[in-house]
Amino acid sequence: QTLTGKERYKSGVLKYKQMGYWEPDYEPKDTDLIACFRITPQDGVDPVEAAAAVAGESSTATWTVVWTDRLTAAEKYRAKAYRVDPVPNSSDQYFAYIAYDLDLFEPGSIANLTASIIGNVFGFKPLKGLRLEDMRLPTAFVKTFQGPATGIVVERERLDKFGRPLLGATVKPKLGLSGRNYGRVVYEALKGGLDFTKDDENINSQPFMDWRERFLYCMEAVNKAQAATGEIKGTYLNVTAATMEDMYERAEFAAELGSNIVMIDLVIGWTAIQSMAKWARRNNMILHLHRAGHSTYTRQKNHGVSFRVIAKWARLAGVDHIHAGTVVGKLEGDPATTRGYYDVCRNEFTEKRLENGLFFDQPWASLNKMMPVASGGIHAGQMHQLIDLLGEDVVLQFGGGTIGHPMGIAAGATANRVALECMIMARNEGRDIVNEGPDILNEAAKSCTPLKQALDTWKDV
Ligand code: CAP
Ligand code: MG
Repeated sequence: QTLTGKERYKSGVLKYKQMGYWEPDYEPKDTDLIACFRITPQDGVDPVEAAAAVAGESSTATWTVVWTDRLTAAEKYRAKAYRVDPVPNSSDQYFAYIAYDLDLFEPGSIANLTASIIGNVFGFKPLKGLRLEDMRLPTAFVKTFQGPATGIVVERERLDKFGRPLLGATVKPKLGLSGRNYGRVVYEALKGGLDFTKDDENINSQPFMDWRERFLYCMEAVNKAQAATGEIKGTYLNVTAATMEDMYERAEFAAELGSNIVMIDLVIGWTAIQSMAKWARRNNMILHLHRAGHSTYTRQKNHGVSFRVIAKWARLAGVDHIHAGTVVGKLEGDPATTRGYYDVCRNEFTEKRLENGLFFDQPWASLNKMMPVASGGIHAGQMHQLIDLLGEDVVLQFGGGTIGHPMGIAAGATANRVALECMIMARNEGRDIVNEGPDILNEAAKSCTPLKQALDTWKDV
């Protein structure tokens, strides 16, 4: 159904197709960035015209032809919508593929990349919804970024921990503990067998606990736990703050105290993330990214940005750890899509499957890998599922699943460590941990009361 000129104007669809933003014969170059958007055009809007509009508005165009186009290499700079496919099993959604010339983007800047790709288009009238499903970032672009400050290999070397997932816990309750009590939780959890503890996403410097207080008590706890266990330990000190100056000050203090890791929240924004990654590399620090806020734009399947894309940007930006979902815990996520996120971290490309959000293979050139972090409502009784689904290069983080243990925090930590080690041993012996997992745990629990108590406590969860 075609619209009259006035209707086109009112709906926001103008003549992007005619302006050259639709090129069905275009063959993307190796150096092009390619984006796949899920578009839901308004009723009566031609999907190809809508795709051209997205290409136009996310690159060079405005709503009408402008004279100054003639003063640029417009054909090169125009993004090209080159393919529009109906989404399987949907009556009104389409996958639109758009190629962008490399020269449209400043090297090494996520802020610049995102200002184009997700800049204006998401509020565009001719679309009911728009979702950025995936991007293919060409090697030439990838190489303009620092990438993870430390990477999985060096992180394991620094921690001297190999052949098994790392174990962590987020201190709970999220807010309200004094520095002294907070430090106690950290000590108990690390001494009990965890590798890391973690600040929660929303703990910064509130009236009940100044950030310095927290850092001091936490590092005292780390040092004591290292001395007690002979293992290297860490605690993610959240340096998220109102300004870059404050974040640097907090990170410098963490470094001075000998911390091996600092943490930031996704809500600080891409430029702040890149700045902290640069700082982390200069200071030999592991950088942990909590994806606080992501679900506001990643969860809806018809509008927003897929977490797969966020994970790619985070890897370019240079974080070492990224929260990537658990499948089995309290937060939403299906196995195939979540695996797709883990692939972005660790270069383990599974087969491209559109229904799982895997549209492109992604070269990572020589950028370090990111350590994915599984967190959110998990406990020792799920260890076999977690290892089967998420593999070995992952941090498994049990907040409530450590601190909620009936016999205390150290017992909770021990339960998780024993569950992890018995499962890795069973897997290395070639046992089928998916089917035998519960038996393997019950067997180990016979000689580990904390594990027995953890399994009993959370058997129905
Ligand atoms: C988990 C957690 C984490 C979320 C983050 C929380 O606590 O500390 O922030 O898991 O989610 O505040 O809920 P529990 P994601 O271990 O006690 O559930 O990793 O998906 O970004
Ligand atoms: Mg949290």
